[in-house]
Amino acid sequence: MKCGYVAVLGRPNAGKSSLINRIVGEDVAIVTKRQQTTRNNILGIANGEGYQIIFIDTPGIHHSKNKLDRFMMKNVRSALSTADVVVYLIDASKDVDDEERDYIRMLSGKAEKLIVVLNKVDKKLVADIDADIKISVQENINIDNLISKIVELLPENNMIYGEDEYTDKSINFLICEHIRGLLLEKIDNEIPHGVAVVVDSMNEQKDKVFLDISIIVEKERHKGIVIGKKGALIKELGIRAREYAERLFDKQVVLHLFVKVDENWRDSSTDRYGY
Ligand SMILES: Nc1nc2c(ncn2[C@@H]2O[C@H](COP(=O)(O)OP(=O)(O)OP(=O)(O)O)[C@@H](O)[C@H]2O)c(=O)[nH]1
Ligand SMILES: [Mg+2]
Repeated sequence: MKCGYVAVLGRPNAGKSSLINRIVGEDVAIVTKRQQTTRNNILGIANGEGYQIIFIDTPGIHHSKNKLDRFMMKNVRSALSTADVVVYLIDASKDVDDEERDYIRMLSGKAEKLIVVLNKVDKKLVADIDADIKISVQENINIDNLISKIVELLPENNMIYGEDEYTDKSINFLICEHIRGLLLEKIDNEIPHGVAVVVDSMNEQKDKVFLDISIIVEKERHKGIVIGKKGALIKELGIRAREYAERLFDKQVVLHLFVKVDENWRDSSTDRYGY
């Protein structure tokens, strides 16, 4: 069968995570209106007739400002080195600048099997660039053709993951990312990217799971924003995170959320918070 790794690259907000979630059929990666949502490389696995595509979702390509940024760009390079096929996604509704053209040129020299994809063709076309295929993830346009193009380029291989697996990430990771996604959605512009979410402790019993999770913010005043008026936001987050966790664990979950301040988390220790 055809089986291999497909790195999905592109500028922040091009729709990389959306594309992977669409093809995988489950939400393995968070999708938001914001730029630079994805931090870690996430595998999303799509099984089909005679193929297994293992997508690597990557953080959007951008300039590095701090340690977190550099970590994200390292993830892009490592995805590139594992990939059998590279899908480069371009937002059709935006201008393609010289830097991006250079990057695509560099990729076509480096990656043997590159597919350049224009996404968001449901919107007004602005990008002036030759692409191999035009799609809209949102409107489900041409996604099947893209899958066929990818499968054609994949090597002959035995299946790498089980048929019912759709990601390599742990349930805890998915829960933390889910909470981060809810936060990015809820706290419009107030705390741009200074949020990390970590599991402090997990105790799984036969019929119940106990989870303590911390939301790390950079500033004391951000703490109040995450907690919300009379604790309204943290309460809502707790409920939605618990519902999501119960779906993944298929058990009752007792979930406690904490908010902590660590001013330098983005620059101090990328290890401590898994980023
Ligand atoms: N109109 C339109 N919007 C889309 C389409 N695909 C994705 N989007 C939207 O584009 C935004 C960014 O999508 P993401 O999937 O988070 O983009 P990303 O490339 O993973 O972004 P980063 O992780 O930040 O690099 C979201 O608001 C999506 O709903 C599309 O085909 N059409
Ligand atoms: Mg993403």
